Amino acid sequence: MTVHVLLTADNHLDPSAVQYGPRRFERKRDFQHSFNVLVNFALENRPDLFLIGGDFYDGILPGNPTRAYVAEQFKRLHEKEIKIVLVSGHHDTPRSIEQGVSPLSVHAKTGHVYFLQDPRPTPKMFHFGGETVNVTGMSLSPGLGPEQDPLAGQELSDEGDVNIFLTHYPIEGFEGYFGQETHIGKSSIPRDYQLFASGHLHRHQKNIINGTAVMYPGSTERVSFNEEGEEKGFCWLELDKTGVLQQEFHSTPARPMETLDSRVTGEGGSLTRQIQDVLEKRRGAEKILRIRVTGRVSLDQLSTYKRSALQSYCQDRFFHTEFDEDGLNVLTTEAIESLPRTTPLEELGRSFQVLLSNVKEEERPFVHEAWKATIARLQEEGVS
Ligand SMILES: [Mn+2]
Repeated sequence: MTVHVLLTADNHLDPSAVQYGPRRFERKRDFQHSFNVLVNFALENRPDLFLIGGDFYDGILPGNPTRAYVAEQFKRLHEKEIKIVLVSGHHDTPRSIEQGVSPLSVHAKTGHVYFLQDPRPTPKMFHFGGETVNVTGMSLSPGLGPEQDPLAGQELSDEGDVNIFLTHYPIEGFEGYFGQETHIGKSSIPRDYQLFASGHLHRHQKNIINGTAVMYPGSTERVSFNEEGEEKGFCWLELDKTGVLQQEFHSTPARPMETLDSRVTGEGGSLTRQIQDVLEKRRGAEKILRIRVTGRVSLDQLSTYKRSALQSYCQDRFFHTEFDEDGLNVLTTEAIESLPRTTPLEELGRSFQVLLSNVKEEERPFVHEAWKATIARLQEEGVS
């Protein structure tokens, strides 16, 4: 008898997506769409366990449309006797009393899912056929310091025929863990577990530590440009008491993200034109594109750079474009002189002098009056 597991994490459902402007609803739908692929896969392939390793929601207060959608999907899976187990991560763990509870608690109340919300290891036993399966979950503890290993000194239950650990932390030795943050050390990975699964790192990766299979399924949609070259998806696993027998990685249809480096030159004519030519070669209506403009140009040449024109040029050619001009430098022949030192009241005086010289004789007393009143107000506020 073997146990089938669908393992996922970092689904980041309902991101704010504000940077996408009017297309934010479409972008939100991308995340939902990727999760939908998992649900359909599960309904078709009937795993015993559907494990979610944190950051299921992108925030502590997901919108009602997403919540309603998720509640419906969890219900469908529950009706097929698929056991869903979740822990919370950086994005869906409450950090204050005011935030109260994780949105995952709401789903747990329906009885459709098991949410292991304790930041200490908590075992949950399941029986599939003749096998006893222990899923020990440990939700993120936001208060731990960088030196604290959340598993140090913890007793772990290994009462199952198959023992699975589910959490949301960086683990030493994996790509994306840089130290200086709370993490699980290699020595804390239990030896007698068949699977140690975690969310947090968005790149899918796996390793064997202390004889145990350690796995990050990775995110199901691209959350940032750091993920532009990565394949997104989830893990489909078959386990028994000896360990992982079969493992497959199934992709989700994450929206492509791409960075385009465009080096402009002073000799190449209009900068806008130069960048347009490069953009044309990379066009793709589904793409999220980041354009990094670099080069050294004169002030005159810089005046041929029209970001708004480029933005409207990109509108139908890409899903969304971001411009980064940090690498675009202006060559100046002479240093720009700083303006003389002044004070708010001196500047105010200058403005009123100009105003006075432009008004008709009979209006002058009113301008003087306004000038005096403004000075009085400013002085009351401590301006000198
Ligand atoms: Mn995440």
